[in-house]
Formats: sequence, structure tokens, C-alpha cells
Amino acid sequence: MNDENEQPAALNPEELRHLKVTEPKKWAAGMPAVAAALKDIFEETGATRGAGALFTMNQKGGFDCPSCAWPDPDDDRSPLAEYCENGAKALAEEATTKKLTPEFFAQNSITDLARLDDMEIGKKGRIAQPMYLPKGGTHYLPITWHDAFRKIGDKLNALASPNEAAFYTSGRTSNEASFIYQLFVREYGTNNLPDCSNMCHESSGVALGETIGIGKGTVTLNDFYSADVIIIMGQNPGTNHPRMLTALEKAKKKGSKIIAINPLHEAGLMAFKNPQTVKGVMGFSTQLADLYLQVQINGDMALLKALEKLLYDAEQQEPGKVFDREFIANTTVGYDEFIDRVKNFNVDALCAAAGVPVEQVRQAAEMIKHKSKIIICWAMGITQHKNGVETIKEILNLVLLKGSIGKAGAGLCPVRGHSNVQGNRTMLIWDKPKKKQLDRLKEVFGFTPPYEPGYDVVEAIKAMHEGKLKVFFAMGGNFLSATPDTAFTARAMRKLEMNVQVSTKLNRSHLVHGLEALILPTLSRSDKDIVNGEDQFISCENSMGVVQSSKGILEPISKELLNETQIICELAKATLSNRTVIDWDKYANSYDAVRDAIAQVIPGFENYNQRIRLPGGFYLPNGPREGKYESAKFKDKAPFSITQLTVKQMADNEYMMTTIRSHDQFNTTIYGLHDRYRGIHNERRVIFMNPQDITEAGFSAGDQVDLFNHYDGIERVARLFIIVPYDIPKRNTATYYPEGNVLVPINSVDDKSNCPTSKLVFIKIRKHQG
Ligand SMILES: Nc1nc2c(c(=O)[nH]1)N[C@H]1C(S)=C(S)[C@@H](COP(=O)(O)OP(=O)(O)OC[C@H]3O[C@@H](n4cnc5c(=O)[nH]c(N)nc54)[C@H](O)[C@@H]3O)O[C@H]1N2
Ligand SMILES: Nc1nc2c(c(=O)[nH]1)N[C@H]1C(S)=C(S)[C@@H](COP(=O)(O)OP(=O)(O)OC[C@H]3O[C@@H](n4cnc5c(=O)[nH]c(N)nc54)[C@H](O)[C@@H]3O)O[C@H]1N2
Ligand SMILES: [Mo]
Repeated sequence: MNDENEQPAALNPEELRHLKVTEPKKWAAGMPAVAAALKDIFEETGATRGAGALFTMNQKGGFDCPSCAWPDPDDDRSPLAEYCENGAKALAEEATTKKLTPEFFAQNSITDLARLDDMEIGKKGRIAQPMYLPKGGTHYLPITWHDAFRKIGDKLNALASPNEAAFYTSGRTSNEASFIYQLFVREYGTNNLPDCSNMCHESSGVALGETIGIGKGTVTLNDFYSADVIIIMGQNPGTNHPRMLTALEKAKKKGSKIIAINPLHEAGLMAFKNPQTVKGVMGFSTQLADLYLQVQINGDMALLKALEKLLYDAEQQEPGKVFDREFIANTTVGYDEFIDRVKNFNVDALCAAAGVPVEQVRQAAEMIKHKSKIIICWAMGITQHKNGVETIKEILNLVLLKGSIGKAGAGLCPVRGHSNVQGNRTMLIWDKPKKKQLDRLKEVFGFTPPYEPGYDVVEAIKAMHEGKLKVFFAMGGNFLSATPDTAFTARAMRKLEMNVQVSTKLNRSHLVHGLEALILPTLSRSDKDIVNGEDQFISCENSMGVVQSSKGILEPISKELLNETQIICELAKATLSNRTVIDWDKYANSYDAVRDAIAQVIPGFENYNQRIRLPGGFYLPNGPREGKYESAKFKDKAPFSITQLTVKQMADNEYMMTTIRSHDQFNTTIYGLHDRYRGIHNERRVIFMNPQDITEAGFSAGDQVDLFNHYDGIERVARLFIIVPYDIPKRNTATYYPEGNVLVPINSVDDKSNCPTSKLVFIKIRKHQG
């Protein structure tokens, strides 16, 4: 696939499938969800292997679901189904008994494989032995582990500087493997540790880190059950965090109200039929959102500001009854300057900019006016914007006005994606580590880590382009398809001298490669991890800061698989040899030894080995949750932030486009071609458009179109999409990720977090040119 064809084949499809469109659903889950889940498991794994594994998933002492980072209940886990349809699909995907043998790679050249679409590639099976693509090679060849480590080690040692290599992490890697990984990378000599967070909740990390001193949420699951109001912004839990619906249902039963803020009417925000209850199975549903604000794409900042002004007006009417004066006086800074601006806000103009009728925003203000037990949840609809960090600071402003933080039933809830993405960062997988974290590594291990910041994802892609990065090592993930500007990134990756990927399954990033490439196969979360004859467990941190053990139960599909920690330890030995001060064998042989090291380096992990063995694990310390703010800059108070509202004027034929996940995918892993809740079947190359926009532009439903834009003087084109009329605000459109990624320019990023703006690019639409 390193030929003259600039675009990865799948970006240039010649034909489409037979799309079928049905009415979007108004509720999520229930029996069809469980049935769909079991069907997938049975097809991929054979009944006993899959079903047995399902019942162990998310049970205490079992393994942590490899799908999302939503927490398990501290107590009260349903023995029947502490999993969801999409967790079951994730399990089926990795528990498959199909495997990719050397014969498979001998029969299929890279060019052949690259012609397949993402779903077909993923369905081929698990990678079963290390594979190597030599310079000029057309097929991956088997290689021994020993030779693989030798090649990578020699290459890393031949670089002019360690900064010519980068080490990516996707969010499934355990705490133990993450810690060992960053330890190797820093002893080798670089902070080039880009990770999937850079494209995900980086904006949350930056916004909260700069303000309340910790880049994490402040609520626990139990807070949901005493909240008066739960606001859910830019998140589609019915698809991406289905077990959150169980928590929302319970919250509603206890009297919470829910406000949803989303350009699309997502089924999972409207109502829920709980498959864990008899009523749910019989088809009774619980209404979820009490108020649905169909905001325009990126209208959230304007909406928050309008709400603040309405609350300010109400506070003038009833002094002390709307704002939490005591909290503001004792715990915050910057109120006067902030409120001076709020006074002058124009509600009508702000609501117009948000695209929400003033009346509805008034209703929202009424709902929260006299409440302070408020939780605000958000995900990618908020973070992946040019002003993602700013919007999250505005969320904090609202929370501070209401004193809705550091008390039961209230707080901030950035809902994480990958099952251990939060843990990766806690384990120092970070391109911009703090000095005191590096100092601690130095103290404990006795080597001097590099102190200059490394590349994040976008910086890494640019550095590849400029020839500054020569080796790219990925611990999981699918870098090419997950990153923005696919064609640009593909060109960048082809300039590499070597890329190495530790993977469970084949994906497009193995097929768009540098001069040499290696695939190193590894165990997945559900696989048994036996080291020295002993069954081992790893640990993960969920979205609410609970660290829990996870022990796989499935027989690995091949004897050749190593766990991620072993892979890194062997690579460290092959690379650093007698330069190292670390006993890598000790860590390769025992996760307990790794956990002891973590306990010494990372605050909050004291007695890790004992506490991780408690049923349900343990909570990490979280200052703001207890009303403690650790930011020195604001004298241990929580600051109000002054943010800007900018509204871009669009040309007449321009549209905003957001990229979303279907119900049948996990990021770049495509389980199937349906998006059941949105009524899309058998095709992913669709563009959701407002019906009136379709007519006004002279198009019709079902038309085949090309999407394009100009940015930095370059035309980017996403070919061959089908128009689907949908209930979405005017001039807003949506396509699926990763098909829409070609249109996200590499320089279109959040101003502060550098997160790609996957939730807003401007596009134009023309009839498809065949
Ligand atoms: N089954 C499954 N589970 C997953 C994943 C998966 O792919 N599949 N991915 C995991 C990962 S890594 C992550 S990060 C999470 C992602 O979880 P989500 O953030 O829920 O995922 P997205 O599909 O990106 O959807 C974002 C939502 O934001 C809305 N939205 C788009 N633009 C805007 C906007 O400007 N404002 C507002 N208010 N809303 C907007 C969209 O309509 C959509 O409902 O899920 C995790 N869980
Ligand atoms: N346009 C657009 N782009 C986006 C987004 C968006 O909303 N819109 N979302 C962004 C977000 S939130 C994220 S998190 C990124 C996701 O980016 P990534 O994390 O890079 O992508 P995934 O698709 O989750 O990675 C899947 C691959 O991981 C490997 N894998 C699975 N399990 C394991 C394991 O246990 N160990 C190892 N070593 N490998 C494993 C498999 O080979 C699989 O093919 O994408 C981002 N890109
Ligand atoms: Mo994510």
C-alpha cells in the first residue's frame, strides 16, 4: 500500500451498499439490545466461550469490560447483566476464535488487505504471532519475538536522538503496562508519549487542571442517586455508555430531573427500557430527559451564558436563593469580574447563537434555579471543538455559581471513553508531564528522565511529515483511522522508517506503514494472563477514579501472545541493555512488583497491592470532591473563568459538520453496518441533513454527494456519501467517525488542548462526481 495511491483505498470507495432508512427510535436498550448482544457473541465465539465470559464481565473478581469507562456500581451489581449490548459486542470482537496465521498473511498482500473496508479488516480475526514487513516487502512475514525485539531495539539505538521516536497509547492498556511503558520510554530518553486522550478528553483535562487543580471529574456513581438535576451535554450514552442509562433510571426514580443538550434527539437520552428489570424486559420504558435542548453544533457556550444570565436575573429577584453566596465567597475567586460581564449578556442574542428557543432556556433555568444538587455530564460533543477548553470552563462557572461541587449529589462528570484511558494518564502516559512527577521517577529509579515536553498526537503527525519522527510505536489503537486529516496522516506515516504496533486485531494502521513495520500480538482484557504458571490480574481506573482489578478468563487463541508488560520489558532490555538501571525481568515476571513501584511513585496508590485485592477496589483521592482545591495559582480556591463567545459566519453554501459514533462500532472497530437507534441500516457513508436544507440546496433524500472544504489552502474531499434527512438543526450535518475524518484539517484544533475539532468542521456539499 506504499504505492502512488495517496489515499488509503477505503477513502475512495467506488460504490455504496444498499442503505435502508427507518424511523429513528425514541428509546434505548431493552430486549432487542440483549438479543443483539448475545447474537454477536454466539456468532463470533461459539456459545460457551462467549456466554461464560459475559457473566464474568464487570463482576467483582471478574474482568473489566474492554468497552467504555463507565463505573460499576460499588455494591448492588446485577448478577444477570452488568454489561450492555455494546460491551458484549466488544467482548465478541476480542473473544473471537478466528486467528490470522502466517498463511493468511502469505496469501493476502498488504495491497489486497487495504482494499477491504474497516469492518472486513477487523473481522479477519486475532493476530496470533509477531509479523514483520521488511523494506520493500509486499506481505507481512512471521518473525520470532527475539528477532522482533532485536530489530526494534537496534533501530531505536540508531536514531540521532530519542526524540526521533514516539510511543502512542490507546486507552485499553492496564495501569501496570502503562506504568512500565512510560518508564521505558523515559529511560530511553523522550516524553514523546502521545495518547488517545489527546483526541478525546484532553480539553477536559486542561480546563479542569487549570482551574480546580485536577483534570478529572468530581462525582461518584452514588452522587447520581441524590442529584436533583442531571445535565447531559454532548454525550450519547445509549450507544457509548449504555450502563449509564441504568444509573439515570435509578436517579429518575429517586426524583432527579434530566436536561439533555444535543443537536440530535438521541434515543438513549429520551427513554430507557432496562433489560435488567422485569418491567424493562416486558417493554415498559422510563422517560429520561425532562427537557431536551436541541442546540446547534458548538452552540453550548452561548447556551451556558444565556443560562447564567437568566439565573443572574432570578438572583436579583430573590437574593441568595439562586446563587450559593456562601460557597462563592468562601471557595471561589474572580466572581466580581465574572458577574460584571454576565450582567450585560443579551439572552435573546445568546439563545439565537445557541439555536435554542428562549422559552426552552428559561425552562432549563427554572429547573435549576432553586436546586444545587446538580451534576453536569459531558463527552465528545463538548471536548472536540476549537473552544472545548473554554466551554468546559463555562460549565465550571455555572457549577460554581450554584455551589454544585464538593457535595453529595453534585459535581462535574466528564464521561471518559476507553476503559482505562483515565488510568493511563494517572500512570504518567503524558506528553507534558509535570516536573514533580518526573522528579519522583528520578528519585525512585535513579535515572534522569527528559524534562522537555514531548509530542501530542497532532504534533507527532506533523513531526512525521517533517521527517523529525522516524520510529512510531503504538501500544494498541488505530492511529491512522482515529486521527484527523486521514490523507495527510497517511502521507506522514509513510515517511516513517519503522512503525511497530502492539495489537490484538488487524486494522488500517498496519496497512499504511513506513519503510519497515512490525505487528506484535498481545493478550486482550478477557484473555487469561498466566505468568510463571500463575493466573495474574491487572488493574484499571474508571471514569470516577475507582481502581479495580481485572482478571481475564478466556484461553488465549495462541501460545505466542505476550502480555503488554512483558513486551515492553523485553523491548527495554533489547534497547537499553547495560545502560539501564531497572530490573526489567522482575517487572516482566510480576505485576505485584510493578504495583509496588507504582505505589512508590504515584500519589494515592499507597498499599496498592493490598487495596487492589479488596472487592470492588478503591477510590483515588480527589480534592475537589472533598471541597479542596489544589491549584496554587488561585490560592486553593476554584476560579471563575472569563471566556469568549465567537460565532463564525458561514457562507451561503456552507454547513457545520460533526462526526459521531454509530451504535455498531467501537471507535475505529466497526462491528456492523447498522445504527439501529438512528434508523440507519447497512451503510455508514451517510450525511445527516436538515430536510429544509436538503430542499433549499436542490438535493433530495438519497442523493449521492461529495463533501469538501478548503482550509490552509488545501481542498479536502470525502467522496460518495448518501443524503439522509434527519431531525438536526438547520445548517448542521453529521457523518460517522472515521469516515468523516478526511475532512478534519490537521490544523483545526482546540486553542488550548490541541484536541482535533472532530465535532465541528465546515464543509460544502456537491453532487457526487463518479
Ligand atoms: N459502543 C461504543 N462505546 C464507546 C465508544 C464507541 O465507539 N462505541 N467510544 C468510547 C470513547 S473512546 C469515547 S471518547 C466515548 C464517546 O462517547 P460520546 O461522546 O457519547 O460519543 P460521540 O458519538 O462522539 O457523540 C457525541 C454526542 O455529541 C453530540 N454532539 C455533536 N456535536 C455536538 C455539539 O457541538 N454540542 C453538543 N452539545 N453535542 C454535540 C452528538 O450528537 C452525540 O450525541 O465513548 C466510549 N464508548
Ligand atoms: N472524527 C473523529 N475522530 C475521532 C473521534 C471522533 O469522535 N471523531 N474520537 C477520538 C477519540 S475520543 C478517541 S479515544 C480516538 C480512539 O483512537 P484509538 O484508541 O487509537 O482507536 P481504537 O479504534 O479504539 O483502537 C482499536 C485497535 O486497538 C487494538 N486493541 C484493542 N484492544 C487492545 C488491547 O487490549 N491491547 C492492545 N495493545 N491493542 C488493543 C486493536 O488492534 C484495534 O484495532 O479516536 C479519536 N478520533
Ligand atoms: Mo475517546
